[in-house]
Amino acid sequence: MKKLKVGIICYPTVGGSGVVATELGLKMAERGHEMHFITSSRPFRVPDVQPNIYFHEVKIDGYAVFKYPPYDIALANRIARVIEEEGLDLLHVHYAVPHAISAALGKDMANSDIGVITTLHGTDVTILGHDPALKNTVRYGIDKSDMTTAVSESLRQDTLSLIEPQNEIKTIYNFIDEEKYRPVNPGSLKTDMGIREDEKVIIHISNFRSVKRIGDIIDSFKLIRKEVDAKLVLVGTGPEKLEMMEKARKEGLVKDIIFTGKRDDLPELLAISDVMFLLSEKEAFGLVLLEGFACGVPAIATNIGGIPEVVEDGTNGFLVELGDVEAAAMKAKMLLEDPFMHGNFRESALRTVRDKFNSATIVLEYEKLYYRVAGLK
Ligand code: GMT
Repeated sequence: MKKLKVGIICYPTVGGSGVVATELGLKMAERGHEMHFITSSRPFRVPDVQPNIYFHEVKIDGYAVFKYPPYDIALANRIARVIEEEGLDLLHVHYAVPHAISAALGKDMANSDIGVITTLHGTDVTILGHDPALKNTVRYGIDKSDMTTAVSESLRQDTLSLIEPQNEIKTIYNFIDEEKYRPVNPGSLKTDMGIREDEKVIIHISNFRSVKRIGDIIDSFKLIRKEVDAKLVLVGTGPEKLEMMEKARKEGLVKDIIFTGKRDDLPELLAISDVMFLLSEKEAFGLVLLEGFACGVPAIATNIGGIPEVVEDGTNGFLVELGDVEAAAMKAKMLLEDPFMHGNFRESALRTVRDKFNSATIVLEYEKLYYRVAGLK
């Protein structure tokens, strides 16, 4: 079968949608396809030199006439040029706004009939879809695409009811790089971080946006801490970080909550962790849960969005209702105090990644779609 030339449009900085776009691009490149990233900067997980991976930077000059430099138009221009210069077979756009719209415009500028796939990641529907102006924009992006995918069944349903597109939407689950995320030896990391060997570790990894409800995690940890010797490790950075540091201080938990900032050694951090917390109010999938599972860390997570498609209550973790910090603490204590139960949950977490979210299977699903949209099957 002919190898494909694919244009990938995504947010290149930290964030689940960029991670999925990049990992998929890398896997497709390994399968011999030419992957052309068209982004504002090199996606953070794309190595400088890698066979079959190309990077086309979108540049925009800040002319005085613009209050807001029109990135969407600059992106469309770059897409049009790459379609023409590289002879692309299709475009794969991650996150509807503005990428799906820029793709439609770029394709039109190039006077091309190239196929477009848009992958919805969550907030492009669950937050932007509530804004009447953006709702129409998201619908336009979906209906201009030849195929739209959603990262969970929950997001597919939300899109159908909120956006009411004409086109069909197909669910394709996210996956992680199993070679990177696996049980590893963390060396002396636990003691290096000032955590005693006999202390339990609860981990949360995110971009510290309000949607992640880190305040709930701290409140729940406070309840756990009364009965269990444990530390809470908060990894990442973002708009709520300072507020959360202040909350930790007010709650008298400064010594028990470790703010690590952004880290690259996630498998090692997960290797020292006993439980992951994700108590978000919106989450289309919760990629970080899979990263934790792949390292053998069960989760306590909210019963919202796509999370129940990843966390099977009482098997690889526990589901709690949004804001129920008492239930989260109670379930976490059960896991932390019962090594037998913890062992079973750990095995089941590893199995979830191997069976339900196997990268090889999911990449093949995308590849099938690529051939279909490129008109080759
Ligand atoms: O919410 C984030 O952490 C970032 C956001 C993004 O756009 O990158 O994540 C969304 O896409 C991820 C990858 O598909 C999903 O795992 C997240 O659940 C989703 N976030 C939300 O729905 C809030």
